[in-house]
Amino acid sequence: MDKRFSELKNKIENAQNIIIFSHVSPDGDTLGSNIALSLMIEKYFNKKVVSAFVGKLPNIYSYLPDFERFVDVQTIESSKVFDLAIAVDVASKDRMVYGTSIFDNAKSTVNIDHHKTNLGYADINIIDGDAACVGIILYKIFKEWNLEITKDVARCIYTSLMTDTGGFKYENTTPETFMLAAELVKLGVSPTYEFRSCYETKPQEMVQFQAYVVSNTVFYNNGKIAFSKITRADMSKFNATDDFTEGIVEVLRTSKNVEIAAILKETKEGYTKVSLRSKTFDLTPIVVDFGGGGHTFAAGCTIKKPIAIAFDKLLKRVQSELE
Ligand SMILES: [Mn+2]
Repeated sequence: MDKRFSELKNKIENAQNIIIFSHVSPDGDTLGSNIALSLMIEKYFNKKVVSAFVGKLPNIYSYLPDFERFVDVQTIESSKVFDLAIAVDVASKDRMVYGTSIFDNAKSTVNIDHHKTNLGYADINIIDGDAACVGIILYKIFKEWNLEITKDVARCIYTSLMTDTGGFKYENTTPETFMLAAELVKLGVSPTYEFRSCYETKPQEMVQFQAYVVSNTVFYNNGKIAFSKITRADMSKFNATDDFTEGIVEVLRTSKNVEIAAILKETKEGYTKVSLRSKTFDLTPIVVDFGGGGHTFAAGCTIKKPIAIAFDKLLKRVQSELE
């Protein structure tokens, strides 16, 4: 057995109270993995687990089993000391925002992740940069622990896999991801149900908002670069919540010549959140320059500049990468 898998088991066995963290702007991987691990610990180790989130919990994942279990870290006493804190899909500690101090105060910390940019900030770091999602790492851990995976846990891992592979079509889709999908379907997961629940339940206003943002796209360098921006005024005009921006950058990438696509979003005065996607270019050097992180073809950062300035800075940087 991987030494770290048994160390993690040991930590869980010796802990009385456990907290599991998802990253800010949570996605299907961080939420699915959080619930999957929480349910397994509660069932097989008989421990109470707090499934924690920071920021806003997107409603689109409310179809996940036991979704109501999520607790905003803000509602937890900041002086509370957990025996064990586990971060899932959290590339860097600051992605836990105001949860970081509770994570740091825990007696033991564990970091389970698949971001290549993860530097290993916990006592035990289980990082596999080749894994398509954190769910796949958890599946391996549960298998090595010889635990039977319940249908609910299988559903959570399936969502983690489905969302991080973009519905089994990104570069990280391998024989291994299909094998895992097959295993999960054998355990009772319905691919149609999970897909519909996740991708075909958008509010009407969200479809219109996304179309608006896409229609504002500006192309540069013979169509190799596609940028669009979202201001706070746009957000309020459409009554948009944070999850409304989900998936738009992938639409920009569908243009034939596009190599690099970006959505810039004004979060608060002087702050611009950037989501980048590429077809073949490694985005990590670009986002690292702006203090961000992520994967080769999907990455992000926050630029501490007003949106118009951030737009120009990022465009120059992206153009220099293409030259
Ligand atoms: Mn992930």
